[in-house]
Amino acid sequence: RRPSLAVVGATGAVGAVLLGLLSIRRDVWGEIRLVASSRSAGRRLTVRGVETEVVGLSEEAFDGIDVAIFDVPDDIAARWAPIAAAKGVVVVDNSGAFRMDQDVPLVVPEVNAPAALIRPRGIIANPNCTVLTMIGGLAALHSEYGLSELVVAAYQAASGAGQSGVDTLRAQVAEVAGTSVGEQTGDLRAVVSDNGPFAAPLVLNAVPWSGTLEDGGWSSEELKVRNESRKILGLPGLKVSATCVRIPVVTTHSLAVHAVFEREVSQAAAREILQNAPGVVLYDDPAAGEFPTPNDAVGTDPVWVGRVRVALDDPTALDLFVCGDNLRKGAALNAVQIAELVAAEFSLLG
Ligand code: 2RA
Repeated sequence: RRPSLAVVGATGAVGAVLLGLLSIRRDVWGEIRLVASSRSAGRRLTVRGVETEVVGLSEEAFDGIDVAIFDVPDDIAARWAPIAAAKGVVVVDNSGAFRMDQDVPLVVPEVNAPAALIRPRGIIANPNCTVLTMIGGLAALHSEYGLSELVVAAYQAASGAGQSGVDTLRAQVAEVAGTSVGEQTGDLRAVVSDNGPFAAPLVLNAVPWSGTLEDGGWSSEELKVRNESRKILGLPGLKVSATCVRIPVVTTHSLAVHAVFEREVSQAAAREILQNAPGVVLYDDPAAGEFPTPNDAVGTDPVWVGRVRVALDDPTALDLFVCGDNLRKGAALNAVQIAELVAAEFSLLG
């Protein structure tokens, strides 16, 4: 039978991408129920060509639901995912609430799909969008060469901070249009009226901060890159140093990755591995001006890898550049792919 699906957080930036994907991918679902906060209840959104009324988040909203994709803040997910799971719903949660819970699998279908089957809490966690941008290609390289260390600079889009991030950036662009700000020390701070969710003016700038302050001066985002990469790859000793920087791009994260392996690598072999990696597009011909940029990757399903080169001072290391749409494969698409894995169980088990 076709399982029913609830989309919890249907009215957010990721929710919009979720509904779009559910409308164009092979339809494996019965009822699709749209759930959001009580203030959004009653809104009508279109999914699979059908205008559907949004219902408020409540225990009853999960009656008759088999699978639920959550895209809500951590505190909402922490409260409501267990309530849904207690009603027998399989929850695919895009928040950070359960990702490091040892009884919750952290799943990237191209990398560790079988992990989704072992879900003692009835919850499957969707990884952080920054991690999802790089992990597919790295997993393929790890299979061949044995990954031992990552040094990552992540250039993260404004929509990683939600619709308010996008609205803030666009408002700042309007404020500086036609001016010469960005040339004098601190002049942006004098012109930009609202930093929104960012720690400093974002337009014409780079802000080396995302998330909350943790021990040692690391950001929560940087710790997610380290801890989630280790869990997904099953490498508890993987050395990871990440620096997460917000840049004035609307959507699509970019990462400069230095990856160290156990064995010597070759550029040609690495390119071949990446070309054949599921969910990855190799776009790497600098002589022809071909390398990924956020604007080439936005709105597409795969992650895009380029600038592949062997480190000059370490024959066991590769440097590469990756772009991925942080709302799509970085959030909605990966969650839908996990939900489709669960849906396949229903069709197998009847
Ligand atoms: C960000 N990765 O970019 C975080 C959450 N989406 O803000």
